[in-house]
Amino acid sequence: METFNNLLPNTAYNFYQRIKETDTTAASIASAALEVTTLSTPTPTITPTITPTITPTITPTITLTITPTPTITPTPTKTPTQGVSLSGKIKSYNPKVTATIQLFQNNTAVYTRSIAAADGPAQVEQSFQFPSVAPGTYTLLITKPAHASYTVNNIVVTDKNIDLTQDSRDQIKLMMLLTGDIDGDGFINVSDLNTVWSQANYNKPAASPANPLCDLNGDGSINVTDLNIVWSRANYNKSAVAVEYSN
Ligand SMILES: [Ca+2]
Ligand SMILES: [Ca+2]
Repeated sequence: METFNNLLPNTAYNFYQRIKETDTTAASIASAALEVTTLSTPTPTITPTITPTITPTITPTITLTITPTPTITPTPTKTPTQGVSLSGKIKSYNPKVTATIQLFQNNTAVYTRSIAAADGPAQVEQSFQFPSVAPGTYTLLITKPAHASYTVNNIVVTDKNIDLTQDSRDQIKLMMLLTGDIDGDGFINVSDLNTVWSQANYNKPAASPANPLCDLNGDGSINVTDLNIVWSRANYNKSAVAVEYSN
């Protein structure tokens, strides 16, 4: 048996058979041709390379949760108890001495104002004002050294400003303080007159050791002018003034 190698695939070959020559016989003639075709080259089964389906990485959508700004309910502004203005005018001697004006309720001073001392002698008119007085009934009290006190009772404050200078009554329109109550007992009398007239004070400068309150007009001297203020019909034998307002 003979094997043929390295044949081409799918190719026809002719095979001839001869008997081999020997020492005694010559080689035979060739046989008829035998045609043999080699097998075709098998088509290799191609395993396809599978492109893998790439699942894309999805960037997640970021949902922003917006916390709404809370609506701030404003705290209602507390309406303050609006007071009203109460104003007036006084007339007194010696602006170098401070006058005190107070509004009382049940014997308690609720509001206090003062008229600051100012230069100048003699008698002056000075205004005062309480800018915000709560509703209620008040007693107005004016005090000043060497003057009798001045009281206005039953001033009823509501929601309207009160300007005492617009009052029809003279004793409220301009509150004139009686002058000469040097000892402050509520009366202007012989006791006060004698204090001015005394040797310790009369015709002396209005400074220690004299009693400066005897200088009623504030001109710096204690003399006949001050004596006459006490002695005048307007002041002598008068006492602390109290008037009714009763609006
Ligand atoms: Ca007196
Ligand atoms: Ca004087």
